[in-house]
Amino acid sequence: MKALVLVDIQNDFLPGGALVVRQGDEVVPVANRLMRAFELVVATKDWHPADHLSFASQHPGRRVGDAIDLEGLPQVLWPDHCVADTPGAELAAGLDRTRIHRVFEKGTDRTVDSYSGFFDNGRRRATGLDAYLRERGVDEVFVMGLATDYCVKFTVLDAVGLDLATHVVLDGCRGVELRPGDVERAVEEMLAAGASVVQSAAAGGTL
Ligand code: VGL
Ligand code: ZN
Repeated sequence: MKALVLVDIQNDFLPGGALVVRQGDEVVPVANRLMRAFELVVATKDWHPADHLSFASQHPGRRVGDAIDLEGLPQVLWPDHCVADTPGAELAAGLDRTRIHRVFEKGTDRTVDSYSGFFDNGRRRATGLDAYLRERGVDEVFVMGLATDYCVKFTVLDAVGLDLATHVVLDGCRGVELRPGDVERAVEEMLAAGASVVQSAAAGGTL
């Protein structure tokens, strides 16, 4: 059983949002097209409290992009984004939500970030995505969304670690690229871990 996993296709990551991923809006039509080819579609949402400790605003003297230690884990500081129950945290308006069976929220704990849609960065808590997929007999996932070099990458690495056959739908992803080359390195890491890279046309066509 296959599932499509849509990662963080939320207003704050689109042009005009708080943490813009360049050309992030271009993944919306890709998602809408691909959803029609899948029997099961799930989505994740970055869903932070207003005082989340990944926000530079919570660390006086620090700036966006700084790297700090957060309760023993390396943490990049971000602008305030995807604050729960704000418009920026909503799924992109153009996304066809009628085809999404379930949405999983992550990053809800103030003290730990959660790039992966499966577990927080400290692997303290599961979002429920793993159990949900297993209950439905899913053994293969196609992952796309935002951002290639953060939440897509870590979702893919966890999916591989959970023994799911994992494909990254590359034309359905866009990256932050804090440093030039981050997206390319993320793709290499996902491939090295055992994921495959596909284009949406092929991903939809093989089903
Ligand atoms: C993300 C940075 C901070 C993402 C979320 O969805 O890739 N990136 N929070
Ligand atoms: Zn976040």
